[in-house]
Amino acid sequence: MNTNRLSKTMSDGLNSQMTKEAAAAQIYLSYGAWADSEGYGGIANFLFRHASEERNHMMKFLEYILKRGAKVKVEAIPAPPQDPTDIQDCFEKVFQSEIDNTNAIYKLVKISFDEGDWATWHFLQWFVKEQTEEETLAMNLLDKIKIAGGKNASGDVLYELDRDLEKAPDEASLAETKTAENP
Ligand code: OFO
Repeated sequence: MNTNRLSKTMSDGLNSQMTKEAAAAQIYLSYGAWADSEGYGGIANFLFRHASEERNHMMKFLEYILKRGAKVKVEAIPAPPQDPTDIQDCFEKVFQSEIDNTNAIYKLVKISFDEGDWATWHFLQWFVKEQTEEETLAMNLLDKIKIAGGKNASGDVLYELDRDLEKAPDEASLAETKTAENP
């Protein structure tokens, strides 16, 4: 009896998303190493924490594919892009890579919707929310850098940003999660 509960299109898509999450981890890892070598230990720490988050996402996909009785295909992870040129460029690239990942998740949501695969549709909603959070986080950081002078931000301001990011929460709080009791 066939116990695979995913269509071929769906399992191919989920498998390639699993690799995309691993690629996102590599991007954060390489930008973190770059930031550290430029002297921004706090920003590096923030980026390294995100690298582990992305690996957790990869595992979530792997576990889900297995849970639905389909085959996991572990594939090669593409190399991360070149190092950023400065801190603003670093967070612009982080933001762009989150947008790319969001678009890939949306494609999967569309496939699950078209197939009426509500289990997968439901599974993917966690990622839809996660991507919104990550985009918000990157957007907020870019705003901060812009206010601080963008590419011309002074060393003092970057020093402070570096210190803040060392211990900044990894999650952005979203307006939709606010309640009257917990604004
Ligand atoms: Fe996997 O959360 Fe961003 O990319």
